[in-house]
Amino acid sequence: MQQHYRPDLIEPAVQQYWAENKVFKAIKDTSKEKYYCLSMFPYPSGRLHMGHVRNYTIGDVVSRYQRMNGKNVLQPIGWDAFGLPAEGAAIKNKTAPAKWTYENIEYMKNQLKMLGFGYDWDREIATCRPEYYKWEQWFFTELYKKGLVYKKTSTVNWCPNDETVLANEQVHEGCCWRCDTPVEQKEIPQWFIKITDYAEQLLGGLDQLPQWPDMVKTMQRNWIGRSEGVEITFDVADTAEKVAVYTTRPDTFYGVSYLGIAAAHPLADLAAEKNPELAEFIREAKNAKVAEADLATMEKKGMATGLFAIHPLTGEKLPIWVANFVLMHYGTGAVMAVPAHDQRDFEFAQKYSLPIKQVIAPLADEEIDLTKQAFVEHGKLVNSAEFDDLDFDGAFNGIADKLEKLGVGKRQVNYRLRDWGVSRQRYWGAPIPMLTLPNGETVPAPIEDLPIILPEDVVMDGVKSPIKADPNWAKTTFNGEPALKETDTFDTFMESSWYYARYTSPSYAEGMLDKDEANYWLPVDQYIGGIEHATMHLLYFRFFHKLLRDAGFVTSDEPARKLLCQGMVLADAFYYTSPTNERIWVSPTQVTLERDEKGRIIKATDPEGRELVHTGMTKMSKSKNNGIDPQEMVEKYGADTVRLFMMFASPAEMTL
Ligand code: OVK
Repeated sequence: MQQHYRPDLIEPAVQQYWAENKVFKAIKDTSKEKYYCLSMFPYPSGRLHMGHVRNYTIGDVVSRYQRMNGKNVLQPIGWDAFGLPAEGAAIKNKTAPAKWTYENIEYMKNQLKMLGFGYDWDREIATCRPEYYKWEQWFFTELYKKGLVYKKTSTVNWCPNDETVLANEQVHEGCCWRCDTPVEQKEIPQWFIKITDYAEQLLGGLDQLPQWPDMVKTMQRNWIGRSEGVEITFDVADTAEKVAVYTTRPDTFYGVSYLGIAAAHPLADLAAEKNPELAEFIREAKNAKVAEADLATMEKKGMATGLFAIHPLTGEKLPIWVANFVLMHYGTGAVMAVPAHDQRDFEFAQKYSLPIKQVIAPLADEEIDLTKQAFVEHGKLVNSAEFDDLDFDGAFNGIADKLEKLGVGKRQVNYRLRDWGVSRQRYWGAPIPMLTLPNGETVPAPIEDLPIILPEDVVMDGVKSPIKADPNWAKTTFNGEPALKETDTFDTFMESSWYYARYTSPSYAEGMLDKDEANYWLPVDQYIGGIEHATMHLLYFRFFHKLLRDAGFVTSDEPARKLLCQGMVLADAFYYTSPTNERIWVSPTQVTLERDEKGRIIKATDPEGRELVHTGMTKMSKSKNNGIDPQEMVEKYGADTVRLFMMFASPAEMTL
């Protein structure tokens, strides 16, 4: 018998046995209760991170528990293989994104094996393989035929350095989330999927998910942002123009003192024709990217257009202002401003000395001061003609009825959710399967032409996508006529929206999914992943499941019964200040610590004896040099020890 515990001898032998005997292979067996346990699949970024180890250990513990309970467990793994990082790395290392990706997959696959996770490796998927994206392309053409896909020219966030479109949440303080370059606005044609057609179902479905964290459900509700309100049309004085606004507060309608319009609103251009100062203001405002999240806090700026709107109930002339807090792609691109009862309108009105008219009084004896801030609560109407004394509901209905009767208003349910723009101008993604004919018409690529293969043997110069740079790549034929292939590729969230379903029949060649397999294994019983995916991925994942259901592939309404979002893995971070006043971060593995009797760090020194500043526990990151390499830990202590530590040191949902 060994005197010492020798994981380096035990673990590889056991792992080899598992691999040879396919111990974790999952086979459909209707006589057994199934259990589908899924951890979010990784980007093949190069090496596993402790965050991955935690995510996948939690999944493996759940899988083992269910297996021990006699369930027929499916625990698959694969690779979310497309995306921008591969292009960046390819340029840096002068290699092709495909080569870099496949090498990373090989390396990380060995790391996962070394950690001893019980995956069914026969179901491994890499989303960059044509056998996978063929079906995604096919499904997109089906959605197009159903009217759920359309092309639209729209303003996008454009990163001039990465040459790509960014989602609003990828813009941080006006700069690109990856490279920090200031983001510009640009108009380009893009493909969209009508997720808004499913807004109501995506919202209602959350009530069928008792085993999802409330936090995720709240984030999704806010993201979808359902509101009930009234769309109201104002005439523009002395012109034939009209302006439409949407409001959830028709009860405040007598308090409107100006209208705010977006810089990109057609009326703004009209007003700017004879006003160069306004034209300049509009030009600047159009280029300043505003993320929705910053609207409340940013400095309010505006300029009067010289145009006036007529209040449909009082006949009053209301000045129309171009305002930087009104965005063209949200709602109608115009707002009715009620400074007494909306804080944003209030700040703007104070800055530009616009009238502040109280029309809502507090219900209780509450003191309010409308020279200091807006009163935004619901209350009782004042200064509102025949609607005085009504409460919120009475006033909402009374005023909405009156506006509808006059033909200037219409009750409307609105969503904050926008359609999903899936076009990316990058190379390393699945080509969008649409063709343009000589007459300019766009048609879906026929199934015989699928997959439209992305060439893998390319040279990246970092400027243009190789399939855009090659004048021949796009050339094809359609019904014997010349046609051009789309050179944009899909958002990688397309691939991660249906991988969970493809795992049920990963090599099925006759279609997107084998329905028998899909409906045996689905829905996922336990999904595990990071909270960073609370809105986009987890919403697209739910959306795709409903699309698959409506295409007849699956019978359930939701893709995953239970969701667990694991907490972040943190580590101590230490630095010293260099003579040039830079912070030099020292890896915790290099630091010698002195602790007090309670275990608190009282002194930290680096190998040169330099005293270090301890900044506490923060997320493991390259910038703070506080990452702990899982592979080193496994080599030193063994996989079981690392995994045990991951599970015991903190509850799964908490930081560790
Ligand atoms: N492929 C997507 C993904 O997130 C998932 C798709 C389903 C959309 C967890 C770190 C880290 C910290 C600092 C520097 C570098 C890395 C994630 C996911 C799962 C896969 C932890 C990963 N900290 N990385 N792929 N992690 N924590 O490879 O939350 O990024 O659930 O692992 O992560 S991923």
